[in-house]
Amino acid sequence: MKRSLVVILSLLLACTPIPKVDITVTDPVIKRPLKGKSTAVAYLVLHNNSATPKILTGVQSSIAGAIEIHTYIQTNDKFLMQHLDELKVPAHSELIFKPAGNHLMLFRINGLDTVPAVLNFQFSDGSNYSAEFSIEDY
Ligand SMILES: [Cu+2]
Repeated sequence: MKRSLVVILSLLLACTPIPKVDITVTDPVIKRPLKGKSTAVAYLVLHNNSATPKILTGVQSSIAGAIEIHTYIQTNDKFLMQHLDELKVPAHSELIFKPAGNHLMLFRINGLDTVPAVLNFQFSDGSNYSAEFSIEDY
């Protein structure tokens, strides 16, 4: 009797759909600061799996004193790094953080050796999402 109940419960669990997550992060990587420096850069792909746009308003981590959202803008023939207060991820879309594009700047890095490095992404709707980043040398 007990065994058949366990079997039924297992079957029910197997049929339960995976809960839909609004935000997912893929390819998360932090480039280790150059020797003697305490600033690092992070790249990732931020996916918005929901039907509503998400606005990234901040990123926090215990491994950095501050994290800023940056992008590059082109003025005449120069590429300049620009600090953004927020960044919109359209519905059912993704935002790529890569060299010479959107990126995260991590200031006052501490404890990069205590892996995993977890970054928490905050959105304007009050939701947040944490992702583990791997650490890479340049
Ligand atoms: Cu930057």
